Amino acid sequence: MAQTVSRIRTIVQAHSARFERAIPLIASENLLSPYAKELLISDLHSRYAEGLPGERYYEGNEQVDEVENLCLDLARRLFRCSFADVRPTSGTVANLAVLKAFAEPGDLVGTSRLADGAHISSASFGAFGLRGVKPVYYAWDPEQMTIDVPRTREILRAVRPKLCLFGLSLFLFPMPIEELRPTLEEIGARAWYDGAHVLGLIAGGEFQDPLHEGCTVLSASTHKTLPGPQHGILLGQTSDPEVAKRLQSGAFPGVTSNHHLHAMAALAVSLAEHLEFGREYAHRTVENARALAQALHDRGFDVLAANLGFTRSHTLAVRVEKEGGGEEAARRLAAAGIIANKNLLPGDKSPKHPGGVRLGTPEVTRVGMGPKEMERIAELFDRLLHQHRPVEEVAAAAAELKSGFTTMKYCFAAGEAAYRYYDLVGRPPA
Ligand code: DSN
Repeated sequence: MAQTVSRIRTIVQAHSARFERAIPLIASENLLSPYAKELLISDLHSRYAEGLPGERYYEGNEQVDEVENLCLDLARRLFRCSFADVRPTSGTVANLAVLKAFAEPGDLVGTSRLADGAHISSASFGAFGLRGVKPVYYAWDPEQMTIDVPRTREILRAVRPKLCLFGLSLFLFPMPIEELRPTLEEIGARAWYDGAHVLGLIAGGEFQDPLHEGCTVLSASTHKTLPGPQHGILLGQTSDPEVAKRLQSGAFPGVTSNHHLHAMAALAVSLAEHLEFGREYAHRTVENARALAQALHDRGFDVLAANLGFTRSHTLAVRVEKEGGGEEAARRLAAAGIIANKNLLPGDKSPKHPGGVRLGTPEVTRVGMGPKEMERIAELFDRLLHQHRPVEEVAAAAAELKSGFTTMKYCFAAGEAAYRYYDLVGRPPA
């Protein structure tokens, strides 16, 4: 078994080395800061702390309570809100906690379709199905790449869901919550926002602010545009103690036992870092997404929503049918060291054959790339997918570009020591 352990280490070293050379463009990924990362392997990893600070089921939690109270305070400050719960262990777990709090099996819950960019939480084979709620789908406007408000008003009035979820995994533009709010009030539906993708942009003032537009709760994972650990969060702006109580009991004992104290502590660091650096980071992330979209468009790629400036978030979507389809394009890009994912786009005929790729700028922004580098990335796309240059040639150019960006920004202890893909597992054998 010692050999197997050694092999696992070697595989992970190879993975790290690959990503150090790569251009990572997965919209849902980011890099964790050094101070946050070290807490992931602290003793907190070995401990239990069920319940809330000051009301634990285990002894030995005094320091955990202190960290969690700090984490809650930082979350409320960053999102300018009155309620936070940092116990969900992921975004999907946070979504389950909301469903537990505000819906019963058999209830109708409004959401978007997967093909229109919704997260799998909304699917019958995902969190919705697990809670036994029935989705009511909003109408979609493919020209505007957002919810079709007049048609959705009609649907909501006719079907009257109890809870309405807003938020996407292909999230280009803000959701029309303020426009739909009078209809939601008329039918007595509660608004819920899944902000996993855009959490760091909301905090940085670069996207809509759902808690101040009428949403009762904002659920999210904490490792996308908010560059924190893999974890989850619930946020709310309410004076109703019943809402807070229901969300808290949805989180625990509803959908978690222990809440991964090491990740919770790392989240506290990431929230503090975002309070310090988040405004600039969010601004640069969106600026880069728009620059990459424009540069790809200028090279003949079919970037969605060109008439709307492509995107107002960290994400852009490119229809790549003429480049071989989403699967083939993503595979060739990855072989050349450009990591993205195939993605269903509105109007795709088959869910098995996505017509697009989704690109995101959280990680390339985190290492300090700017609009000039977005031009160079678009040029790599062009060389690979339009000029059909050899994969090895494009991979070498991608690695050369990345080699100029080996430090992490927007965090404390930023600098040479901060960008350490290799810090724990060492360098791969030569
Ligand atoms: N799977 C993630 C994404 O890539 O959008 C969301 O959980």
